[in-house]
Amino acid sequence: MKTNQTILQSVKSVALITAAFLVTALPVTRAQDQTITTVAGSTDDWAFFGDGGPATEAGFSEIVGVAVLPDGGFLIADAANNRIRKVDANGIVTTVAGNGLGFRHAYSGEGGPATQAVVWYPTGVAPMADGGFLVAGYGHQRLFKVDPQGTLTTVVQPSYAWSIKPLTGGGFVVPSYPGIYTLDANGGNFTTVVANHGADDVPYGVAATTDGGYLYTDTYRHRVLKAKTDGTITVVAGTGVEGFSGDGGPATAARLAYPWDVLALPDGGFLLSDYVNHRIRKVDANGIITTVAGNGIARDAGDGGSPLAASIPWPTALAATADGGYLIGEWNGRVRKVSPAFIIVAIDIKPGTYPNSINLGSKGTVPVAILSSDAFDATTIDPSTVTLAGAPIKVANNGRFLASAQDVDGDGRLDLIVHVDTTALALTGDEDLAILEGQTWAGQLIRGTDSVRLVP
Ligand SMILES: [Ca+2]
Ligand SMILES: [Ca+2]
Repeated sequence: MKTNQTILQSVKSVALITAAFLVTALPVTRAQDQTITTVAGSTDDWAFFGDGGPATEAGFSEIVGVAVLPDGGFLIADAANNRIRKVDANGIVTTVAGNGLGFRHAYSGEGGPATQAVVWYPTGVAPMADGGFLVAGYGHQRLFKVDPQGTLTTVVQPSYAWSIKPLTGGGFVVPSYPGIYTLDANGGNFTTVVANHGADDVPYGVAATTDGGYLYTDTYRHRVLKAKTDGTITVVAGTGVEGFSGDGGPATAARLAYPWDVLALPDGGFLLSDYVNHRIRKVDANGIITTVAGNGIARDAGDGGSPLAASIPWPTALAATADGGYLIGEWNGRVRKVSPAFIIVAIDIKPGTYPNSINLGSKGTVPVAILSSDAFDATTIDPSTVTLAGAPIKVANNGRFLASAQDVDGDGRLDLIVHVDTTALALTGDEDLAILEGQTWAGQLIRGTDSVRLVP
């Protein structure tokens, strides 16, 4: 765990970056700032029930694939139920492919409604831009496409494809045997990108990296491999011996136990689901491994708290969420979500001016702009929750908070300007930074910092 000193230092660095470039809504990924919740599944006993109701009250059976939808919902490869389930943005679950039949049933349903087709043991799922989705049907060795109208067709019959992951910029990557393949954005053009991945079995997890390579799990040899663009394959995590060790050191010297999936991170590192260790581990851009979720105990516990203190039994699939967090599929039938406790927003104390001089004795107000970005709409903030260095927003004589929506930085997005009561600022004179905190109407915590200069 970082000390308060280093956490403050990180916050400062973020503030400096945002001040310099006006980059907004940087996701926070430090594990101690995160919380874990259950977003699907209600029982450890494999089951099928709950369609039409809340996903958190539904039953699932061997969740081995998850994929995030653009509207905040997600898809689940509910493998042993022989179905793809969808959880919408309101948390309601339905079946969108598979009639429940699988083992010992021949494939049928081509060209008809996906919910009436036999989709034996689907292990991977990925949304398409048109509202449809792709499915890795492991049982029948088929990749399916389900169009926005719900019609299922086979796009290719590879040899045992387990997962389908989206590629940045469109298209999909599919680990199969003997290599790794891509599909275009329409699910066509099945193309070899790694001729021979060298893993002991079909990789369960795959992720494209920003340098053009592919990370994938060699689950039964307890390793994560990387195929580089020059054709070489290297080990990037795991000694090859099953176990749990190595946190804080090089990932290649660490023991893993059946690593299942990998998720590339924007900072050049990656997450891996360490299946039999009941943990999510992170390998940073320098190759150092740490545990970021899971206490090693194989039962569901710890929702609402830090993911490090939570129990995450048999973690399988990983998928990034738009808020900088991620989903974890669990073999025993739940989906957990790790969320940043707060999102970082860019603020500008005394908009457009610098330094941000404040006279604590002025008995006035200080204007602060909370800036909107592609990822964050500042006008969704509840003004009653906002504080700057502990000081609330001034309330006018008519009882309304002094807050208004204006495009302060001229980027075409409305920002929120708030006026903070100067007399309530908890600044003693030693600070060179003020922290703004608040919540959106939907309850998302926000935090931003800007420099201050106290003047007499
Ligand atoms: Ca300023
Ligand atoms: Ca703006």
